[in-house]
Amino acid sequence: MSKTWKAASNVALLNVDPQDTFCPNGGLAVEGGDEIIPVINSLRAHFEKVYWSQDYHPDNHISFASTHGKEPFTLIKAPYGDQVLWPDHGKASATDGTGAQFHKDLVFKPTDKIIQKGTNVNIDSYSAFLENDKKTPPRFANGNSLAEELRIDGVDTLIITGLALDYCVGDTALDALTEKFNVIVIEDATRSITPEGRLNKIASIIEAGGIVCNSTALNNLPNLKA
Ligand code: VGL
Ligand code: ZN
Repeated sequence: MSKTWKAASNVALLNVDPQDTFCPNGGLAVEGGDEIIPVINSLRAHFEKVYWSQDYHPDNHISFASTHGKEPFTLIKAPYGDQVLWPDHGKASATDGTGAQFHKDLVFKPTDKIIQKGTNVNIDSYSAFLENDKKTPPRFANGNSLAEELRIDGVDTLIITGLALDYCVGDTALDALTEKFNVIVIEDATRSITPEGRLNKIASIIEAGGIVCNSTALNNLPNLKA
């Protein structure tokens, strides 16, 4: 993608959970997850405002099958609704494939902002805007929710990438639309846990007013540019 344009100041890049744990050899490996890393790096060259979410779980998190002594990918009833049980992943205490570290090839800048989610042991959080109870927002270290921080920063349009489209990327995009942000999900900067999940989530995003397109299409959207 060409590096000749700069995003307008109301347009930000939001990279959802591009972490080792969701890449091949990670605890919750997503097929081709590592292939999005160069796409995110080239996209970010266009943006002054870059936000990241980080799936960041305590040990014994409610979403871990190991916490319940059950098999991964079984479904349980949590107080806030259905909860898929996942293999250990995104653990704040680990640095192997079950850890929470971002992929090592990603380019970060000092002005980037990181919001951690899933930090509450009793509630999972797919979306970076609201935990799965759809009440509690994850918060930056400064106490702001993602929606608050984006509004303070003058952002009304989000270009969204990351892992996985059928869970955290998709739920973040849907909550962003509920919060009245304009949303464009960059499909080639995502990968999914299942093909069916991917198609269903894309349909939901489009139905809710979002755009799903390829990174090359961004070059042809003049309103996004400074
Ligand atoms: C995710 C399942 C559990 C994701 C995180 O980032 O898509 N999925 N935790
Ligand atoms: Zn998680």
